Amino acid sequence: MSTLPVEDPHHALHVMPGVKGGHDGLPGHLRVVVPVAHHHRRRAVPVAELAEGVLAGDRVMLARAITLVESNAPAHFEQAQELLTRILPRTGGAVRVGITGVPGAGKSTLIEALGMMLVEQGKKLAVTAVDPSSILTGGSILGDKTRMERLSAHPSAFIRPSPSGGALGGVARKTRETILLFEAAGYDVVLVETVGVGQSEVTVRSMVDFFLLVLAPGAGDELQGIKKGVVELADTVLINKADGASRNLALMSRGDYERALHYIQPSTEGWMTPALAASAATGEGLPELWAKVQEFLDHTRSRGLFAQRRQDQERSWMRAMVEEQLRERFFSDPRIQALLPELEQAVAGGILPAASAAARLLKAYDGE
Ligand SMILES: Nc1nc2c(ncn2[C@@H]2O[C@H](COP(=O)(O)OP(=O)(O)O)[C@@H](O)[C@H]2O)c(=O)[nH]1
Ligand SMILES: [Mg+2]
Repeated sequence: MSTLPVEDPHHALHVMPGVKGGHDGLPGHLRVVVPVAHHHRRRAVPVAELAEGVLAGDRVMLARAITLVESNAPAHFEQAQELLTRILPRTGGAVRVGITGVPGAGKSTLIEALGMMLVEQGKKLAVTAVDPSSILTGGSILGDKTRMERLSAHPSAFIRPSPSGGALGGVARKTRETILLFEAAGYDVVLVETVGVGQSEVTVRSMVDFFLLVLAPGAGDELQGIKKGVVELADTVLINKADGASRNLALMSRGDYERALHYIQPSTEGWMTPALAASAATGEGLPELWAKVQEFLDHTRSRGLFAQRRQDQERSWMRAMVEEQLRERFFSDPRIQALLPELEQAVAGGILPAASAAARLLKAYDGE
């Protein structure tokens, strides 16, 4: 019996190995039973029921389903995949939006304001994050729910903090699968927040339809600490804080970016990446921002780019997972570990060509 590493031990998942799912029609799977806290009593929930709960939009079931896909326990992998296989036909329905920008740019404030605007229009909104700092520290940028007070209390909004622990690849898998669960639960818009200072924005770009870069007014993106190349990933650049004393500066920055964006390769074919100014604090410019998202969706859907991008994302995600696992198996193989130090030394010392060393390692791995 294994237990999920979750905050609340009463919500932990338990797996009973060797018990076949009776009515699921999927062969060879373990049966997952999820204890649900009910007036201090817990009820076991089979994975089929978990899937039904997610599809019915049950928030408790959705939270448990996400906990299952976030589990690092090998025993949970098959259960999570069975769950995802069941809900997959009902996924894909949301607009997936990535939001990046350095800390302090106003991403969380923007998500609160834009999110409230959308739920008041009757939309169901889900929010999560890919947080490179939580990978290192176990912390979370969405721990700051103080900036999303109204949104997190709204019945049409569901906020899930960034999965923590493990490498970026693992966090990316969990986030992608969480997006699928959001969609199966009927959320129309999914926002994925990340920090624009490293590799995580490339990761988030690869799982969303539309990618927004949020900047503070004034300093250019590189002075703000935005990594080179991140502007090129964006489908829209938003200069935030266009209010009060910084309003004019924001409008000037917007103009500067609009001109600069003419000279870079657009992130999406045929889409001239625009620069907008807005205020997450006052809400000014947010209807225009959302109108831009709609315009982008019309552009990409009418040209088949929307579906194409999603298919490409799925394919490259599959390949990336294979590559990651092959690499892991290769370098943890005892034959490789035995050979590697001496070959590395020979290569570094200029005694052996790198390609020859690589060929010897691969031969050893193949058992030749
Ligand atoms: N004046 C003004 N301040 C803002 C705006 N948006 C965010 N802020 C402030 O900027 C700081 C950082 O905001 P936050 O949303 O936490 O940024 P994040 O780190 O990108 O998520 C906070 O003090 C916010 O109150 C805005 O539109 N106008
Ligand atoms: Mg934030």
